[in-house]
Amino acid sequence: METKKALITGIAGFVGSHLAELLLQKKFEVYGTARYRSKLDNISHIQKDLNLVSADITDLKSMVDLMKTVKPDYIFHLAAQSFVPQSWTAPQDTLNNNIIGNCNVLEAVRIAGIDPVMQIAGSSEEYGLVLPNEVPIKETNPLRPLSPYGVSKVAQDLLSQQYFRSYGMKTVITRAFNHTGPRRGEVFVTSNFAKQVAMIEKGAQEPIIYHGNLEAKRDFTDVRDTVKAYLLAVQKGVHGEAYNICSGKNGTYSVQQVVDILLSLSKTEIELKNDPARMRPSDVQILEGSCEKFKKQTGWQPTIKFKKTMQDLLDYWREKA
Ligand code: A2R
Repeated sequence: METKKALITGIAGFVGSHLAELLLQKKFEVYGTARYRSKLDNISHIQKDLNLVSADITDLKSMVDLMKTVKPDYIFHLAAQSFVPQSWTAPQDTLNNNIIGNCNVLEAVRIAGIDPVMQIAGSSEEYGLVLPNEVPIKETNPLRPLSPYGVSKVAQDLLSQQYFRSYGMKTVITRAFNHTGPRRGEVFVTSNFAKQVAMIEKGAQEPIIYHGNLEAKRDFTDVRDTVKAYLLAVQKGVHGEAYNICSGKNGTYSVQQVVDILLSLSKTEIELKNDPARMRPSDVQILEGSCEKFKKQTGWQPTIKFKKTMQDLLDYWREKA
């Protein structure tokens, strides 16, 4: 069988590194973009098996050169400004990077005259304000984003659907709810707490965990299940469609529960303290998704239990902190 070429934009990011591992296991020829300053720690263990290309998604020439050189069968478009709070600090940068970056990827594919299947990384943040009677959230729910990041992901989502309708481009949009696991950036809540626990265990931090909103509920999936969904999306997803990727009711935990699980995995006595700096200007109270559409189409099921995810994340920080 001919080896398929897969291109991951943002391969050195949290999700990109896990997806690269999966695609190598599945015997794809794996290409990925990195910028000259990108930290490559997440992929250092597999770097020799990857084909890294220097490229910036905000630059059309860079994207056209990339597509003409690699000619991928599959594209996983992950590169983005991925941190919601940063989108309030620098909204223009987030909108430019995510929306224009996505446009450049689509245009570059068109200009290069190739016909890959493309997974576009949307987000549950597109739903934003969700009313109590709208849970679990289906793909048909109104999109009422509550952050510039959410708006940027709505634009990526709609643009990718439009390129399917206008040009027949094979886009599949994934709206992933929270996903976490080893290598999650420390600015994200699960990883931030896990790192704090690991630092406290080492005596490198006073035995206090600083937190923001503990009430918010999120639907968590292990990143290793999420990347399996992304592969199924390009193999079995319907082009031009958007799919929720989530665990639903069984995977929905409050931030308080996340902290409790982490504390139960440590023998050290730890106190909790509120830090107002960690509260967002507007926050989504509950994000619990329905993944029925994607499960029906592809047969995907999340397999890793949340406690195992948190254990692995904590062990990652115990090694690294
Ligand atoms: O910032 P860098 O150089 O380390 O690279 C990041 C890359 N990236 C870009 N690559 C090329 N041109 C750009 N203008 C550009 N902007 C960002 O995207 C990094 O390697 C990657 C993002 O990785 P993370 O921040 O770890 O995001 P994560 O969690 O892997 O999220 C993947 C996707 C994103 O579209 C999120 O918005 C979505 O899933 O949730």
